[in-house]
Amino acid sequence: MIERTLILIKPDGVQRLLVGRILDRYEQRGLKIIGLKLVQVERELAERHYAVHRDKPFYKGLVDFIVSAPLVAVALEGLNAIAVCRAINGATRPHEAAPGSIRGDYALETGQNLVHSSDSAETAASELALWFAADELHAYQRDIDRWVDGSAD
Ligand code: DAT
Ligand code: MG
Repeated sequence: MIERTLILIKPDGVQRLLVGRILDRYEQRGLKIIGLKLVQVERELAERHYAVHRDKPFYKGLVDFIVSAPLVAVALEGLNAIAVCRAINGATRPHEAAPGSIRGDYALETGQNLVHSSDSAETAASELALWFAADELHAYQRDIDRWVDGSAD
């Protein structure tokens, strides 16, 4: 199924000059960038984004980190985009992330694990609505789409 999902390249990714290399992982897989922006996040947005973790001991540190410097928000579209992006990112704790995943190749520490991606269809829909206005998302065709979506003859 064609899905949409939200990626955040967190402040550590921007600070470590990894934005291009991280974006390339999703793009080279065949996923389509349908929204992209650099954001200095307000605390209220960070708290809404991570509301599910409100009662966790790491919540305050997580929100502090996300608002500490600009991040890159990315909306992606493609076949099974939600599961594919979770796999591209790798396990939450970088020492458990497979080599070849973003976290497995570039991260060491759970609090600085470089990327976020939505974990279900429901969270993808609510997170995309949280981070992007409707007119910031663009549906368009690429000439290569038929070579990645299974429809090439
Ligand atoms: P994911 O980002 O893989 O979906 P999550 O939703 O469980 O992981 O947690 C959100 C973020 O919170 C995660 O990317 C990093 C941070 N985090 C999670 N568990 C943590 C912990 N035990 N200590 C510090 N930070 C943690
Ligand atoms: Mg999560």
